[in-house]
Amino acid sequence: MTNNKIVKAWLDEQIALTKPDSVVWIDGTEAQLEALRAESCASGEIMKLNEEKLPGCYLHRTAVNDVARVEDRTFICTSTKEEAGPTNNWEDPKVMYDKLGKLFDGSMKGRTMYVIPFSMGPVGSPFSKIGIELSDSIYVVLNMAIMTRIGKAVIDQLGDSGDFVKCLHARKDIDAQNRYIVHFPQDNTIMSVNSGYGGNVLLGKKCFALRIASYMGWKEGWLAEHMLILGLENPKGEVKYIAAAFPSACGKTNLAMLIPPEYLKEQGYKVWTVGDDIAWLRVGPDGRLWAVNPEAGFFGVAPGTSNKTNANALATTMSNTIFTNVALRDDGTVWWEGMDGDAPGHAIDWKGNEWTPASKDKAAHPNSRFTAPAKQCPCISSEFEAPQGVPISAIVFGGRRAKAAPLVFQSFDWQHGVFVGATMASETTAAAIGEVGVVRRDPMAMIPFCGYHMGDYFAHWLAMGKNIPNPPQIFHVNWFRLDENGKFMWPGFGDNMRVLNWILDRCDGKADAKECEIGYMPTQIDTTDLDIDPAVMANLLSIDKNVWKEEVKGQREFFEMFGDKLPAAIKEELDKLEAKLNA
Ligand code: OXD
Ligand code: MN
Repeated sequence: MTNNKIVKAWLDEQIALTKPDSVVWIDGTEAQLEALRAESCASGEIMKLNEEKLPGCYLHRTAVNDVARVEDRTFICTSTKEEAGPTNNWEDPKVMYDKLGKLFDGSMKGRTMYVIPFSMGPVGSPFSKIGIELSDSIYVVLNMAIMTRIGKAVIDQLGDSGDFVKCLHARKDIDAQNRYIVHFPQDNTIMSVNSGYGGNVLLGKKCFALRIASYMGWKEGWLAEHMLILGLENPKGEVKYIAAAFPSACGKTNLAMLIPPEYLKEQGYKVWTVGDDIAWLRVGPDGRLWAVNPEAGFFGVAPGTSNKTNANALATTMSNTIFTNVALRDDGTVWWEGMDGDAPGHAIDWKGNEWTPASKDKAAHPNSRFTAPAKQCPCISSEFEAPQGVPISAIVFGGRRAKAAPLVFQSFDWQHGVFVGATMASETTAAAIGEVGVVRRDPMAMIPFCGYHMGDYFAHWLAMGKNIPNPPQIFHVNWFRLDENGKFMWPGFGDNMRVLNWILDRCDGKADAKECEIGYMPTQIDTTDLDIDPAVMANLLSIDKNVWKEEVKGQREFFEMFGDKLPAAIKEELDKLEAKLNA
């Protein structure tokens, strides 16, 4: 499919290493994908679902020991340990190549190697980057076809260039002890072995679009971030864009596809989804920050997705979707905990076992997923494919905080905003394993995804600010504040739109705010039609100084690991905050 000498030489090397029986180039045509679906069904790798109710949909079950990303087996192999920093696992590249060479040797014997050229970002966009994934899994091919732009158009776009990310994946024995997800940012190379789970094997997503791309962005002057992108349309038809970063389990997909409260809908407010997980941000010719979603699909968590929580996500998955580790109903449709209506009287659970509501195990794995084409989303933005992306008015950081963070505040300026991002944190919930209420610091929600030293990453964010003549305003939100009885004070979901409206009004200089120690807080949030006590609102828009003094201690402790690499500006912001709280 190509005469590119660099691609061919690399491919020959990988074939010699993995020794597949055959090699198939993925051209991206529907005919080829349909043949692969049929082959995958015949082998039992995927199962066709009810064609009438879920046209073009399939179910896949992973091995039971292979259901999530594996951070302890994920490596950033830069030439020195220092470059990878204290938040990443590191190994010497030579040692790691050697180890992986042994694991990959003959790993595709008796199997087919699929060659998948893919583009992160619209093909040919100045934002976009190309990768080629070699994988022995049809499941990977079919998912990559949804999550990225694949095929002949991509390899044609690459031409004779060697500027592509080399991605190699082999399922091998799904041996958890020898599972490796390894990144060589200085070689534009990713190698993944002994897993078949999406986050570990769809190498365009976390591996490329965040870990490798964050490193590229550092070297090239842009940002690859773990952020959703949404457009908010006002009744005048003007659309402003927000990019927002949250750690997992904070409702990112729900926010990206938010349905406004009735009274705002009636006025003509709308939300448009550009992306639900990853944003690539560059300074545009007009001096603003522009964002592209490098992905073409959503790899969303299924449990908890319902018409109430996220009708748009649910609608997106009604056709051409691959479900992984959800439960199978008797009528050939799917089910998961938290779906609308009653649980089915009988189903097959994610492990393939009989299940009834009396079963003690969950029917769907808590991390079960849907892989769905973004363009099927009812609220997909008209700018989703725009090669230049969308201009960002506001960056929002958020976390799940029981007490510390108010509903929303605005940072004083870019430097302070970077500090706010760098001190992001979430508290573990009862739903997660381990202790409840343990604070986990997760700067910019990038701890698992930053492909280099986080101290350098903070410095890069600070430097970016100096290069954006017209930077977005930076905010922090917390939908999860609890009252003294442990109940959520804020309704969340669609009502979060009220907060987004304040944020965008602030960007326009239209909303009032009061200055406090941690930033600017609203004097008022629109609560039309909302049954919420004014005292509760006042509480949501206030801070407890004693809680914040403790918070500052936690932040200082966390920053210690970055040593000399912690930028002076971040330390300065922490000192300023502490002084204000003690004043
Ligand atoms: C994801 C994650 O799957 O952040 O998007 O873990
Ligand atoms: Mn994510």
